[in-house]
Amino acid sequence: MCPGSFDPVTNGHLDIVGRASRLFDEVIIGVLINQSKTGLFTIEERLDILREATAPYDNVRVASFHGLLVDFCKAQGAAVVVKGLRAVSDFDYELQMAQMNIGLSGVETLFMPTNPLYSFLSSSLVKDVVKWGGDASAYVPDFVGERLVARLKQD
Ligand code: COD
Repeated sequence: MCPGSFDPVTNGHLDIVGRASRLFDEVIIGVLINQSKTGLFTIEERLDILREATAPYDNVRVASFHGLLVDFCKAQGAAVVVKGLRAVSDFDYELQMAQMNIGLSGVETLFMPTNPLYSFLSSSLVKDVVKWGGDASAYVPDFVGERLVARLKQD
C-alpha cells in the first residue's frame, strides 16, 4: 500500500511506486479522501492522473479511501505500507504513524529512501512553482504539468 494525498502525484511519488512495484506482486496506491481539506484536484481527478501516470506498471492499481489507513489495508488485503523518506524531518512523524499503525493492526511500514533528485520535492512546492510561472517539468510528468498550468491559470 502506497498511501497519500497525491494532489497531484510527483516524480518523487512515482519513484517510490515504481520501486515498490519491483518488490511486491501487487501495489495499491491509496488516495486519502480528506473531508477537512479541499485539494487543487478532486479525488476523481487525482485517481485519473495516477492511473495515467502508472499505466506502465501492470501490478499497480489505484483506489481512494477515507478513515484509517489500517482499515483500508485490511479491506484490501495489504500487509505492508510503503513510504518514501525525504529527510530527517519526515522521519519523526512517519515513525509515529508507523508505530501507531502496527499497534492498531499489525500492518508493517517499509521506509524507502527517496531518490536524491527528489528529496526536497512535494506536491505543495510543485503547485507553488507552477502558480508563479516556474518550470516544474523535472518534477512531474509532462501531462501533469499541463494539467497544473490549466488549473492554476483558471484560478
Ligand atoms: N520522495 C519520496 N517519497 C515521497 C516524496 C518524495 N519527494 N513525496 C512524497 N513521498 C511519499 C511519502 O511516503 C509520503 O508519505 C507519501 O509519498 C504521500 O505523500 P503526500 O504528500 O501525497 O501525502 P500525505 O503526506 O498528505 O499523506 C498522509 C497519509 C494519507 C499517508 C496519512 O495522513 C494517513 O495515513 N492518513 C489516514 C488516516 C490515518 O490512518 N491516520 C492515523 C495514522 S497513524
